[in-house]
Amino acid sequence: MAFNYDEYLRTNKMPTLWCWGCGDGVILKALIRAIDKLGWNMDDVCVVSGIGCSGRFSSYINCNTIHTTHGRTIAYATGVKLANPDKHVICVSGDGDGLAIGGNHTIHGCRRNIDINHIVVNNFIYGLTNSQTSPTTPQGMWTVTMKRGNIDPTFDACKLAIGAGASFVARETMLDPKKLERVFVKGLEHNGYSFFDIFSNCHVNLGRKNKMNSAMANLEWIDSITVAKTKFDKMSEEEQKGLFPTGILKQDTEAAEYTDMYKKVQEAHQNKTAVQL
Ligand SMILES: Cc1ncc(C[n+]2csc(CCOP(=O)(O)OP(=O)(O)O)c2C)c(N)n1
Repeated sequence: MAFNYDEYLRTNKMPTLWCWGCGDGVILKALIRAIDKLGWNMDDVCVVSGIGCSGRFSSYINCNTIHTTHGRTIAYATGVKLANPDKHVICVSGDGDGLAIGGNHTIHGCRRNIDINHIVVNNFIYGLTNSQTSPTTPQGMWTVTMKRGNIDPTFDACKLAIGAGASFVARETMLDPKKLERVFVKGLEHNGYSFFDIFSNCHVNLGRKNKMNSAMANLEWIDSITVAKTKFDKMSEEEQKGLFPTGILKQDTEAAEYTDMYKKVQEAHQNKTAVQL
């Protein structure tokens, strides 16, 4: 039987504002399928998104939603999760939203290892506002703010998340929706900060302005810069240059989770004792 997406979508908001062929729709569908697989009740799910094309996730998914200010998803989501530790909180941000203006919040969400699922829809550009350089824009690419080519070094979001203390870190692309769904399932069921760096296409505001003359060319470029972690690990440093490993890059099931620790603080407060972490 065909999967009934309508059950999970605000169909009155359709069609979406996304461009034809945008990867955001593929990622949204994979997320919905993962939630379905986990059997979560949508009343127990809260999707928090920032500003940008990726910010529209909270407009289209039919659960509790907050469409927050630019770069502030983790701050809002932290409040939601601390007040409702039994509920499932999913943040969706762009690479600009989650790594530039909201980079600081991402670092501290990872550090606290709070049980938030953070999906960075990484299209390598500020999509909504027409092609400004983002932290993940590859060096040399044309952007409206760096018309002679981007000189900023390209940022590896997963390395940041691992270093900052997220206990689940994965990278996938929108090229393989079934794989994406499987990784979402693994991360969503993980207790702790789950960080997903999901490569997506913006053939309108990145691709066509960088000699990728079709949506397909943008997808082929994503394919050309990604390689499965198992293969990546066997490559020399020279061969790894310019490539990004995909798959689950970190999973630590032992790391203390923030709302669990917060519960201990509440108990200690009630018993007037010092907290035992
Ligand atoms: C405080 C603030 N600064 C700037 C903006 C303008 N703005 C809206 S979306 C956006 C960039 C979005 O890029 P990204 O986060 O990569 O998301 P995408 O649109 O590519 O999904 C910017 C700069 C804003 N809305 N608020």
